[in-house]
Parts: sequence; structure tokens; C-alpha cells
Amino acid sequence: MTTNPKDFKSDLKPIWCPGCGDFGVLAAAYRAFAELDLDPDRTVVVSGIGCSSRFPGFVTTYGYHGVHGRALPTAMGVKMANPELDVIAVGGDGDGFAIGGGHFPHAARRNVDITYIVMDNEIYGLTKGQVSPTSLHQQKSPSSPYGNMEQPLNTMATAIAADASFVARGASFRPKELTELVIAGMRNPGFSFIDAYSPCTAFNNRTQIWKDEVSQLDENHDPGDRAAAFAQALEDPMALGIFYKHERTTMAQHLQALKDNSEPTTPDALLDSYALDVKVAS
Ligand SMILES: Cc1ncc(C[n+]2csc(CCOP(=O)(O)OP(=O)(O)O)c2C)c(N)n1
Repeated sequence: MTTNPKDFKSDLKPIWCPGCGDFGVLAAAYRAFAELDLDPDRTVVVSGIGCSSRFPGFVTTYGYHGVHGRALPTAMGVKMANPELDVIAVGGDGDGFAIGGGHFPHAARRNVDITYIVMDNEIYGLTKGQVSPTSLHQQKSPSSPYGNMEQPLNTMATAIAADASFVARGASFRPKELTELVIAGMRNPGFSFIDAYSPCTAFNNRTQIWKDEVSQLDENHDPGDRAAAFAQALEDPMALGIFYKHERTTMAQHLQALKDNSEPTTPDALLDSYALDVKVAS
């Protein structure tokens, strides 16, 4: 390791609340970026909108704080435009699975080589505590004073069903393990998804409950076995570690193969191929 985690710390101070899990995720990212010896000039962190989506401002890499729910399309575009860049998308569970939910399965099936870290607090933090797609059934909030009528989305099962090439669960309060997951996700060539429990102390303080309830994945769990990964996601999605890992051709590799295998051509040649000189019977 030649880079220091502090090299990735920008001058902008996070304005997250005391105890917010996003501090732990940010610290894990600093450490992972240093461990991977990333070049800040060739790294881009992309986010949508939310407390967690302020993240790009706090790192010395390039950053893009975009539109609510649109982190993934932007990140995919950046990576496809310049595959040499390391691209990380970050955001909240609302950003990623409500308004941005339509993008998630497509990012996974396209297998663009980006790493997506969701700071999952099971609530809309920035807008003061409405329920999100990962909020628990019966959870009370300003938008559900009598209890949430909806069932939470199982993010692990969703990602495995969409065949994301790397699917992991981390937690802000286990920064060492989370750092290892970010490193593994970024080393994985393809779409890597890390859902990190990140407690919101203001509107959904489940810090102690999560600390008590999470466990490490069984050491015999085989992340290469998709059916086993799916069963694990259904039975115990709160386990921490790599649920699923499946290396397959990335979108950039497909594009390169297309470029390599197609004949150079011109618009005129393409038009000529439709035999424009053939007379049409009048
Ligand atoms: C198009 C649009 N719709 C709604 C909003 C309002 N809004 C801003 S952030 C947010 C949700 C934030 O929750 P989450 O993504 O879970 O992030 P957190 O703040 O909890 O980190 C919403 C609904 C918006 N900014 N833009």
C-alpha cells in the first residue's frame, strides 16, 4: 500500500448527524481506496440525492452528485465512456431501490464494471424519515404513523435474481469487514453490489438491534453456488459477507469484442448495402 486513507479525505467536512453509519462507510471506502492504491485522478464516485449521496463531496476523487435515483445510469455511462476509470456508485436505499429501483436489475444484467455501495438505513433520511423500500413491515414513521403496510424488499435476493456478478452485505459498524468487501467488490470485474447497514440515528435508530442481529456468513457458504446464495438471501439476508460471486463478461468486454470483430465501414457503404441503385418499378 503506497497511498494513505487520509489522501482520499477532502477538505469538505461531512454534515451527517452524530452516530450516522455513513461515517463508517466513508471510512471503509477511504481505507479500501488506499489499499487498492487508487489514483484519485482516475477514480469517479457517483451518487444520487440523499444524506448518503453527499458522499462524493467528502473524497478527493472526481465526483458527481446527481439527480435522485440516477446514480447507476450515470456511473455506467462514465465507465462505458472511459473503461480505464475506477467507478463507484453510492447512495441510499430510497435512492437505489425506490426512485432508482428500475435501474438496478439492468445494471446487474449488463454487468458494467462498477461497484455500487448502498448505505441502507431502511428509511428516507434526508427528507426526515418516510419509509423506504427496505423499511420493515409495521414500521412507524411520519409517513406510516399506524405502521408500514408494505413488505421490505430483499435486496440480496433481488441482486442475486438479477445475476449481479458480486453481491455482499456489510455494515458500517464493522468497518474492517466492510473495507474488505469494498476491496473485493472493486477487484471483481463486473457489477458489484454491496448493501451496507448504515443506521440513521435521527429517524430509524436500529444501531443496537443491528449490532445484535447481524452475524457473519457461514464459512462453508459457497458464493459460487447461485441456488445456495439465493437460499441464504431468503433465509438470512442479514448475514454479513459475500453472498454471491459470478464472474462473467463485462459490458466493456462485449463492446471491445464488437469493435474488434466488425469490419470498418462508412455510412455510404451501409446505404449502398441496401442497393439504392436498384430501380423501383413505377
Ligand atoms: C425527483 C425527486 N423526488 C424526490 C426527491 C426528494 N428526496 C430527496 S432525498 C430522498 C430520499 C432519501 O433517502 P435515501 O435515498 O434512502 O437516502 P438517505 O437520505 O437515507 O441517505 C427524497 C425522496 C428529490 N430530491 N427528487
